[in-house]
Amino acid sequence: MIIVGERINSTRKSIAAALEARAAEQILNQARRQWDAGASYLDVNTAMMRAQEPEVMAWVIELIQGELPDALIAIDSANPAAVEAGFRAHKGRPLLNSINGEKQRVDALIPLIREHGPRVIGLTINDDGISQDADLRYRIGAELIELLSKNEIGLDDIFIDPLIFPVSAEYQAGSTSLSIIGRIRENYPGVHTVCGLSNISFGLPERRLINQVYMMLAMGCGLDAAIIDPLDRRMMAGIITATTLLGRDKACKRYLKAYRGGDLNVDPATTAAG
Ligand code: THG
Repeated sequence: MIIVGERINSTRKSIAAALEARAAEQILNQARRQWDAGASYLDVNTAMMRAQEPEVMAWVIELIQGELPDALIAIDSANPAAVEAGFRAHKGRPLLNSINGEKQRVDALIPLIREHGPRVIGLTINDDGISQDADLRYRIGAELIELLSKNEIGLDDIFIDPLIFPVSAEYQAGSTSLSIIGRIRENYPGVHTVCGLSNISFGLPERRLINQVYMMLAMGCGLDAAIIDPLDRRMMAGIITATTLLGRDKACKRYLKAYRGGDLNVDPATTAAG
C-alpha cells in the first residue's frame, strides 16, 4: 500500500496558522511523524494560502526535503502556479495531486506534466461536474489514463481517484466508488487507484470505524494507495493485515515484522483480556 500522509493540509486551522507564520518546526514535526509512521508521500495542501500558494508550496517542500532528503511530496493544489512552484522546488519525483477532466485544468497542467514528469493523481470529475453514476466516473478515469499515457506518463505513475462522498448523504456513495476501483483494476492493470477516504464517514458517528472498514473494502477491490493519517495506528494495522490477507505479503514477512515492532498492538485492553 502506498500511503500519502494527509496531515499538512491548510484546511486544518492549526496548519493554516503554521503556514501563515512560516512556523518551520511545527510543519517539520508533522512531516517527521508521518514519515516515521511509514508514509511514502507527504501531502502538502496550500489551498487556503490563496495568492501566497506558490511561495508557500515551494517553502514547505524545501523545508521538508532539507530535513528528510528521501521524502517525496504530493503537491495538493488546484492552482497551476503553485503546482509549477512545487515542481521547481522538489528534488526527485513528486506526486501531482491532482489533475481532472476539466478542460481548463488539463490545458494548464499538461505542459507542466510534460516538462517535469511527475507521478499524477487523476480525479474522476470533468466539466459536467461530479456525477453519482459509476459508469460516467469510470469513463472520466479511463480518459485521463489515455491522456496521461499520450503525454509520456507510465501506467505505474498514474493514480485514479474515484472520489469519495458521504454515505450519509448518498447511501450508495460507498459502493459507487468501490465499483470504479474494481473496473480500473480490471481494465487497466498496472494503473494505481487512490482515495482520500475520510469523506465517506462525514455526517455519521464513529467516523474512524467507518473509515477503517471502508479501507478494507476498498483494498479488497484493488485500492493500492490512500491519503490518510498515518498516525492512526488502528488504520495502519488494518492495512498491514489486509495486505497480508490479499496475498501481497510473502511468507507474512511484513505482518510478522509489524507484530514484532508492536505496530499491531492497537487495542491493549482486549489483548490483555484474551
Ligand atoms: N483526494 C485527493 N486529494 C485529497 C482528498 C481526496 N486531498 C485532501 C483530502 N481529500 C484528503 N486530506 C485530508 C486532510 C486532512 C483531513 C481530512 C482529509 C482532516 N480531517 C479532519 C477530520 O476529518 O476530522 C478535520 C479537519 C481538522 O482536523 O481540522 O484532518 O479525496 N486526491
